[in-house]
Amino acid sequence: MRDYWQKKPLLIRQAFPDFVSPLDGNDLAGLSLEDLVESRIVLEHGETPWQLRNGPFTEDVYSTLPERDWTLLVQAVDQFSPEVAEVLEHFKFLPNWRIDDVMISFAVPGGSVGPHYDNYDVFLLQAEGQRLWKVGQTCDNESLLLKHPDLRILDDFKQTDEWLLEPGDMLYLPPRLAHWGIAQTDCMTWSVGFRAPSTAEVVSHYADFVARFLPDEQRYTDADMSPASDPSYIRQEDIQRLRQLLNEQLNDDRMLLTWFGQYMTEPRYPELLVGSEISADDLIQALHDGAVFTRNPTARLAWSHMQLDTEPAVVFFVSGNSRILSEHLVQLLNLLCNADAMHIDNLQPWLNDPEATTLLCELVKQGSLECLDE
Ligand SMILES: [Mn+2]
Repeated sequence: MRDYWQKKPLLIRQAFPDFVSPLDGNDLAGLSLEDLVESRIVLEHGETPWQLRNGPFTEDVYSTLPERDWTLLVQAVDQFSPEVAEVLEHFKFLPNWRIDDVMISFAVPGGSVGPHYDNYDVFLLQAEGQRLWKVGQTCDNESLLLKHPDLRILDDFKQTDEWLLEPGDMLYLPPRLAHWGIAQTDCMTWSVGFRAPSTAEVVSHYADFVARFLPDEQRYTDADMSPASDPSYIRQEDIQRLRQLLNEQLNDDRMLLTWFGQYMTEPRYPELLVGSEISADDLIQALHDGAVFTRNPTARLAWSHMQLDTEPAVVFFVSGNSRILSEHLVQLLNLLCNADAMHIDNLQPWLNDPEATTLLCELVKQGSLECLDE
C-alpha cells in the first residue's frame, strides 16, 4: 500500500500459485449470451479497425470470428459465479466499497483491446494462457486518442516496460497508466477493478442529496447588510454570506457519511436483489430448522460509527440504504459483512434481541440475505 497502491505498477509472479480457473472460454462465451450480462467483443481487424460489438450475443457469433486478434470481455462475472467472487476474498486489505467488479476477458492469439488507460486501479490476474503486458506513460484528459466512436485507444503509446504473464501471475496497475495486453496464446485474464467516484460526481451527487432535505423557504438571507453604493456591484460581504450558507450545509459529517455510504453501496444490478417477506418468528424457526443464509453477491454492505446527539451508534449501509443501529450490534454487523454463512450457531446470540431480528428480517425482505436451499 505504501509503495504501490495508486502510485506505480507491481508485477507479482505466482500471486496465485497453481491457479486453475473455475471457468473456461466456453463458459465465458455462454455468459455473453445472457441478457443481464454486459459483454463486448473487440476485433482488431473487423469491419472497421478495432471494431466493438456489444452483447448479448447469439451462439453463431462465435463461429464467425477469425482465428486471431479478437477479445471477449464480460463485466461483473463475480455477480454470476460464486467461484469467481471467491477471488475477492484475497482483496480484503482494501475496502470492499472500492471494489467494482471482476471483469473477465478471453482472447485468441493477438487479441487485445489496444493501448489505453483507465481511471481506476486494477489487478490483472492471468487465469489461463499467456498475455504480454506492456505499460507506458501516465495519461490525462489531454492524451491523444484514436478517432473511434466507442473505444478510447491511445494514439501515442510510450512503452516503458513489458512482462509476459503466465497463469497465476498478477499485475497491479494504478489509475491512468497506459497499458496494452496482447494475448500470446488463447488466454483468459481476470481484472479485479476498483471504483472511485469522480470529483464531479461527489460534488454534484452530494449537493443533490443535501438539497433533498432543504425546504424552499430556506434561502439566502442578508438581514443587516450595508446599503449598496453601486447597485450593480457584488461585494465581498455578499460572497461571504454565500460561503457561510454553503459551509453550514456541506460541513455536516453525519450527512456526508450517510450520503457516501448509500452512494458507495448502490448495487450494480438491483434487479438481482429479490427478497421475500418473513416474520421474526418464522426466521428464528427456520434457523432452528437448519436454514443457512448467505449474502446475495449483488448486495453491497458497509458500516461505520455515527455519533448521535444522545448516544454513540452505528450506521449500516446495505445496497444504497442506510439504517442507524445501537452500538451493541457491531458484532452482528461484522458477521453479516464477513461470515461465509449465517446459521443458528453464529446467529444464536442475537435471536432474543428484537433490534437484531428486525434487521435480519429486513435484509431477507430486501434480498440482501438469501436462504441457501439445502
Ligand atoms: Mn485496461
